[in-house]
Amino acid sequence: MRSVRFILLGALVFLSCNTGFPQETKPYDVKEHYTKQEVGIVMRDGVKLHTTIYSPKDTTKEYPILMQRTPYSSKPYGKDKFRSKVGPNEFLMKEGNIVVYQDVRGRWMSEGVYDNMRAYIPNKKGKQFDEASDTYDTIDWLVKNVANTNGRVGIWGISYPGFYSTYSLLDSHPALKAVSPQACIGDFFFDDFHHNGAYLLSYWRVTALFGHEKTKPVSEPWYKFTELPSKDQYQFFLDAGPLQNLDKYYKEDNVFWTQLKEHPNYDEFWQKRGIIQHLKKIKPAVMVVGGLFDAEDLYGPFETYENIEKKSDNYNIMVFGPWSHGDWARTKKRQAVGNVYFGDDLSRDFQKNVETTFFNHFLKGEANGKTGLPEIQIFDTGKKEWNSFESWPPATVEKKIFYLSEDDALSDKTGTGYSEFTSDPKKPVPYSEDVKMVFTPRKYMTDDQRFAARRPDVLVFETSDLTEDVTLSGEVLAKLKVATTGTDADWIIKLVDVYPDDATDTQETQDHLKMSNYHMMVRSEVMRGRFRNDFSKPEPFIANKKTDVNIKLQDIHHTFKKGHKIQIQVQSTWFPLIDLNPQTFVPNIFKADPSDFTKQTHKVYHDSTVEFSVLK
Ligand code: PG9
Repeated sequence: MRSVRFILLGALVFLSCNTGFPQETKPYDVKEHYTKQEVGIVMRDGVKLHTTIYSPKDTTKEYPILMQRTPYSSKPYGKDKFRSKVGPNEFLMKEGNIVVYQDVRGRWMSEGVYDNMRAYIPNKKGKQFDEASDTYDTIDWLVKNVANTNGRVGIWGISYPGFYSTYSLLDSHPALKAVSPQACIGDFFFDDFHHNGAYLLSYWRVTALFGHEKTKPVSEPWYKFTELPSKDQYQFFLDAGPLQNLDKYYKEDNVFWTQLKEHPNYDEFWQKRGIIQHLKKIKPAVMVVGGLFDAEDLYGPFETYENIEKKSDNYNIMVFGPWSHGDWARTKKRQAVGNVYFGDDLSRDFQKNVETTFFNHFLKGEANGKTGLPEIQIFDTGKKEWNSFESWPPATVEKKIFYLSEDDALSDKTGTGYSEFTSDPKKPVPYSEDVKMVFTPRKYMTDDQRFAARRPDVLVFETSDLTEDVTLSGEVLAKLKVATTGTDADWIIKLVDVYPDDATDTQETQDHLKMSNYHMMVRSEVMRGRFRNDFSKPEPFIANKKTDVNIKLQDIHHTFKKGHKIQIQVQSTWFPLIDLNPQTFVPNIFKADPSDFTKQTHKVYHDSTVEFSVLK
């Protein structure tokens, strides 16, 4: 009997090794390779911050500390509960690092009071604190108290944790050697909740996440999201009417909703919370990472890299891929944003060859800056290939001006007339064809724009079929000459890559679409017209007076290939990505009444221009 069993076992082993059965690679078990500690680190003002420390079980070596500070929880809590993965990526996890997660002040298991994008305090005295001092005090405790550290610390984070990463660079601790702010919030008036003063209504549901204060350390959510009756975001918010009608869902205890309503302009409340202004004389090495189709934080990473580059002489590089918010940290093989496929293994390759190289060089290696990584790595989202440059924008770009000209032409010749459209807040232009209810917007960044192009309240200007590839790299600046019969208006610009008829579908193509003639959104932006001259001082339009409205679109790196067209769309509603502009000037749109919302006729004159940076 025993021999039969032995033969069977042998057969099984043979089969599994030779018939190509997928070798069930056991998933990496953090608990098998790491120990876990949870400590309360006392800040200079006495507040205790909950900090979780994962240390490699192999104590024969020393390791750097890789830390993330987050408002989204360092859970799971409890010494026997482990995260399924630790650190920025699986390569750094598997090679062994001390990985630390901390609940920032006022969030989850940490004590203290939370403050959205807490303002930095230069030259702090005594017990004065901010996120820079909390980071400094945390690092100081860690390097003195955690076993097996090599004394070097790195910080990484995506989005809000990206903001705390950037913050760690201010008055940085001498042990902090490498920081990677990724999709890092720079300023809530230009990232996330607002774009150039327009409120992102598409963020409304997530306001609860940051609106409610908690009174003690908690391991379970102390806030709850409003369950809305509909899954049709466009209809729900259209039926809801003016923003003040949403107050019934958020009471006074939603501090953030109150702050949003009370500060509609770029006043001191928002200004002091912006972190870009403080980015000077930075010492740690920095790698800024962003996604060219990141719907949440595009302003932040570009401004963070560019301001550090201008005002510091530290090691500072930038990586921008064909990613939506946080894609680069995932392990999905096919990289696509919505209907547009960009290639395989783009995130994994970044994690393995760029992110791991960056941290290992400065935390385990020579730390002399010779990483072998380019200054700029950016993906050409038209050609679908990586490019590297020594500067951003590239030194070899030339400005080229196109006019929004007669006969709907995007032309190198100015026009003398104008195009006009009626903008009706009762029938706003949808920002997406998809019917869903989002927490934050994402997919629209590459969505097909044919549905909009075919509306009478969207102006379309386009080139003829390109006779050669045209690569646009860097800033896009729209200089509109407009007029309105009203006294306020939003102006939305969309840069679209019109595919040829023979473009082919991929597995990502939605069923109701064909990639033939696909109108791919490449970049888009809004300017709330009242802020056209000054974000802190809103001004009405004078009805029917030709007026300048300039709109800076976030940087791109996109080749419009031969046979494609470059298209610009102009519209005045973008719903419910952003809230509706009453189109009559009111002091605060968050408090506008239904009667303030009026249908108006807008003109775009044909001497309006869009200025591109063309890569030579
Ligand atoms: N920046 C993103 C965000 C901030 C606040 C609310 C919702 C989203 C993020 O941290 O993902």
